[in-house]
Amino acid sequence: MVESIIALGTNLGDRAGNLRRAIGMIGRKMSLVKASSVYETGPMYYEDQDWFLNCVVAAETELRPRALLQGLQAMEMQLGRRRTVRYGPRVIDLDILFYGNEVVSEPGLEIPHPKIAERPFVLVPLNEIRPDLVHPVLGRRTSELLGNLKLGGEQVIKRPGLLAGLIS
Ligand code: PH2
Ligand code: MG
Ligand code: MG
Repeated sequence: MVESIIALGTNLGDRAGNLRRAIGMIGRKMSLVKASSVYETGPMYYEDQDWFLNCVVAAETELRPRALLQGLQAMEMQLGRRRTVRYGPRVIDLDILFYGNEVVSEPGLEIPHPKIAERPFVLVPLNEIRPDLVHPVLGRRTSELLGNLKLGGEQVIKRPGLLAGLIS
């Protein structure tokens, strides 16, 4: 079994419901270990869209990375994801951040996710559950990567209670 860390994001429809359903689906395909709190986050890259809810989960799996990716994409489809503009609104986004400490670079699949270090909406929840995880390419702990980010202040807001007690 390998522990993979998956980032979840949603900014369309019933956002909390989307997270709840997605985590339920992940839990039927993998063995959930830990989930972060849910954070409300200002949109990055393409800013003319609604705020997101983001969280991350740690889950163990026997699936190899490519099969895991395909499983997550199938879940996105089942939850109603339709591909539109890059970085634009989505019902659910399920991204593999890490797969153990393996490094994968293939067409359509890069692990660790290449944008982790620039994304507060990933690093803040990741730091909650895996502060000491060392990024296998950058050689830095999550807490160090987060410390190196200049946070703008208000764009990542913890929403305690949202999905509380979902796992464990
Ligand atoms: N996902 C994106 C683009 N921008 N911004 C926030 N705050 N949260 C996201 O999950 C997000 C984003 C593309 O995957
Ligand atoms: Mg994404
Ligand atoms: Mg994605």
